[in-house]
Amino acid sequence: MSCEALIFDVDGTLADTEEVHRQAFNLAFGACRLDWIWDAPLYGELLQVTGGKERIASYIERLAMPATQRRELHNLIPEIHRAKTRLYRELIQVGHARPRAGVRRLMMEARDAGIRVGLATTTSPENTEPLLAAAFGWQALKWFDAIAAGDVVARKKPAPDIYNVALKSLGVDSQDAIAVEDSAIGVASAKAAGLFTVATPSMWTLTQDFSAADLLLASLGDPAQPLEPADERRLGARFLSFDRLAALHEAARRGVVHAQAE
Ligand code: XBP
Ligand code: MG
Repeated sequence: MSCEALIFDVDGTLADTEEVHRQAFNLAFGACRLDWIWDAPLYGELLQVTGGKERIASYIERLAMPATQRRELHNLIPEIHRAKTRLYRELIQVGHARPRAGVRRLMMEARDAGIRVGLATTTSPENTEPLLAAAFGWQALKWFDAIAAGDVVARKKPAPDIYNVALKSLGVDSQDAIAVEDSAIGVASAKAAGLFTVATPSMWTLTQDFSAADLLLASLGDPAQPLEPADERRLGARFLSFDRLAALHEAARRGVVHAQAE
């Protein structure tokens, strides 16, 4: 088996957190006395920009206003984003994010197989830890051999940088690692870093183009939450086990099979 590491994205992959981020943004705008509201359709558009600070900046560019006012608002971004992060953590700690099907099981199967497990995320470590604790319990913080998050890289996804940081920290070559992502931007980042990539779209990314992914499934599935019939037929299993994933990775490495074509 050539797989040595399994690297998960966070938002939308470990849990459906983008709705919580959206609510935290709106609460932060109120706290900063800004009359902005990001409704779901607008937030879906804004998700084309990764990074909360970058997303606020892209929103400000949309607003019609004098350059001086626009500059003032850009200068407010760090304060707005700090408030948003504080509010996001509070929402997460009161249980606003449930883990997605199969994530805990696949992590445990990989760890039991002696595989290193890591995270590569655009969001900050301050957001990642409470999410792990809320979704999987405090012991989950010990599950990861590497957590690459937030501003440790200047270029956010779709740049490969955050995956390169995770790979370096895990001490693994990209071709010996597998990524799990929920967005086309995330898939592009993992592929640009050279990883075999599984895509499990979230409610915010369903309509995105996942043709670059090596394997596309609606979710990872679980014994109690099996895959959708089409995915089950294509995969030949009721959920994606680590052994099956490692075998697909191995086959792809040997150029035998393109997993998505199965
Ligand atoms: C998704 C993102 C993040 C969050 C907001 O991260 O783009 O920016 O939407 O988090 P991931 P911050 O790579 O885990 O999918 O406000 O902390 O940036
Ligand atoms: Mg994501």
